[in-house]
Amino acid sequence: MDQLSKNFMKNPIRVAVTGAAGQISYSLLFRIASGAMFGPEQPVILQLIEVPVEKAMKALEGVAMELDDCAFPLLKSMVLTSDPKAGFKDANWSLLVGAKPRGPGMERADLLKDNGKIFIEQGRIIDEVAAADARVAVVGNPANTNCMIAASQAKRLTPDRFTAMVRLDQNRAQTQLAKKAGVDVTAVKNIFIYGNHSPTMFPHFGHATINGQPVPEVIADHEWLKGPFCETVGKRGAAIIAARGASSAASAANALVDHVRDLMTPGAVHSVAVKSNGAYGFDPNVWAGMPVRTTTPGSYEAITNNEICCDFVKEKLAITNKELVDERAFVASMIGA
Ligand code: NAX
Repeated sequence: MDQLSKNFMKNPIRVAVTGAAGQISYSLLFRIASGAMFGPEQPVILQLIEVPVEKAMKALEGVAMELDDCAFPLLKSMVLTSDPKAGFKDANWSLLVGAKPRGPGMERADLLKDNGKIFIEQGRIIDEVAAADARVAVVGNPANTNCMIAASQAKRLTPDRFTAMVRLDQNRAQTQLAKKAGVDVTAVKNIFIYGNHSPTMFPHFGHATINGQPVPEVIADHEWLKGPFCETVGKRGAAIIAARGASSAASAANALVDHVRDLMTPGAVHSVAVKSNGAYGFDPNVWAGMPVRTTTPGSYEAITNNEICCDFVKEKLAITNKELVDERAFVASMIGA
């Protein structure tokens, strides 16, 4: 059977994307339509959601025109909408990229509350109208807490359906270790992100390997691992804004492709922010980054038995947990927690 016939045989996956006219989506949508996220034989329908503002909807039309102009064989149709009910209708995957950015002088609590309103509404609507097998991946910041908020609204969909992205941080950490050791990036394995997608995150080098050897044996400079390595990964987003004058976009889109593709690939082990259920001492009700193993497409089990070996690691996990607990406290009244 030729490729074209195979494409016609599979039902398209419906992928809803919020913030579809934003910078991350400008890289992301073309990767989804090309087959990078769901594979070269899986047709897709893109359901593109923006705010009901003329400028945003006009920009979205332009993006859709460019997608048309790529003549992607796997892209079966597109929906362009500012109505979340239409956008999330029957979606198999909902990629929540859009969020309100932190404005000048804005307090963190206000940012959390403003985004809280968005993610309460989106969580409720996804629960109401998305497909029976719906999966949700949150990118819009503060990603972990926005994900927790969206999940809190669901009655039909269980919390495991809601994940937040820490994969960009994992990819950043992998490259930093490879550069320090002077090896190819593929030599670095098992580097996972614990906690919040923020500078408090912990890239746990203790279980990572380089060419099969433990990282702390290959990289003798442990002060670098504990200090500059963790700091570089944690503050990479700010460094990119300082250099580029805009936040990470193509690398964030790439990380979301990795996040979803690995969640669709049984056996893949990768960092995902999931409901912690108390693993690694995290508050059970926060969404924390940790390694997971994909079991069946879209489902996973958290890997919760990695040893917490020393006070340094315990302290790092406690700091990022406290931040997640504080974020949850800011929005607790909104979600009835
Ligand atoms: P942009 O400001 O370029 O685009 C965001 C888009 O979302 C805008 O077009 C806006 O109109 C839309 N939007 C806002 N509220 C919406 C809503 N309720 N429904 C639908 N659309 C809505 O931001 P971009 O650079 O694309 O970044 C998007 C989000 O990703 C930000 O919150 C950003 O902080 C976050 N990031 C998260 C990362 C992660 O690793 N988890 C890394 C990259 C990025 O910083």
